Amino acid sequence: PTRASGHSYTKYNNWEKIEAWIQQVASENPHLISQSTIGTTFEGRKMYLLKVGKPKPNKPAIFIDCGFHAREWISPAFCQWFVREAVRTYGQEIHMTQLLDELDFYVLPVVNIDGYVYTWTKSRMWRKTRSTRAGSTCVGVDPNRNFNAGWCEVGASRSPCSDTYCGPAAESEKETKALADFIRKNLSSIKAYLTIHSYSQLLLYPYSYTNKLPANYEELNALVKGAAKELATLHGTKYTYGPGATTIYLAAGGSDDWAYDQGIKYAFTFELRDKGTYGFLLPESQIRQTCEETMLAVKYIANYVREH
Ligand code: ING
Ligand code: ZN
Repeated sequence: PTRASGHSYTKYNNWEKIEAWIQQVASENPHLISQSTIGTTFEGRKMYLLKVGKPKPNKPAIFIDCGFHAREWISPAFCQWFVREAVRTYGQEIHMTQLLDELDFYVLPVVNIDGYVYTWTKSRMWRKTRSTRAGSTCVGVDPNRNFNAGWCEVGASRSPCSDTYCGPAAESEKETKALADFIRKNLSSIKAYLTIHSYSQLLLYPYSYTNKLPANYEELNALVKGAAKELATLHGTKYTYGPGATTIYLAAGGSDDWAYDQGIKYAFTFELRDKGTYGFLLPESQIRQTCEETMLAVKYIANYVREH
């Protein structure tokens, strides 16, 4: 098998290591994982997707993505942790076993791979994609302003040089287009959408592009309240929760709002640790605790979706 040489779940891994890890974890766990490619990035890298669950026809699914924003390194670390915990505890721990028996998890380990590579090689605080286009010298689009949900109406910039540039059109980026195409194609099975960012310790649900509340607002609020409580049981980490617009800021073009408006009634953005002490530069010494507590919240939400 392909060796994920030097890969570690308690360290930040570069794309080369993550790519090798994807091949390895999939080939070592064929009973639980199947691997596919949903597209390629602007710079030509393959966007891998792992489907994690006990193979069975017509299963409902939960979609989880990591690495929208390049500098949020704890996010891809969480996707790797999630997959490892799934294969490690399936058949050992009743809740994970039940989840994987009844649901599939689509895990997209890194959405913005080009940006992630750039943070490793050139500029640690890069956020956007790495696309270029005629007429501008500035590089990249904010992938979380590039979805067709009130696209570029608020909390986003029309300036290509801005860190929150919404792009020349919704889904202008190969990466967001590939993600949106996959979700559109699998809408009948996808019951929940979780997107993992950092930092601020927040659990957000729609909407972020408007102050209006989603139809199942009370259900979503009760659900994230439960998830935040569960998360805190491990290390006492406090999460704030609520609609994006009022909990963080008004911002259009986010993937959770788009997924929700596609009919996915459980759509959430996680903002992992910390609250600003280290920010995007969360030390590797906090990967384990962060991922362990986040697992509790994700499993809590997944279990709710399984029961509904
Ligand atoms: N925060 C998110 C951002 O893209 C967000 C917050 C969530 C905006 C959902 C819009 C929709 O700005 C980080 N840290 O990226
Ligand atoms: Zn982010």
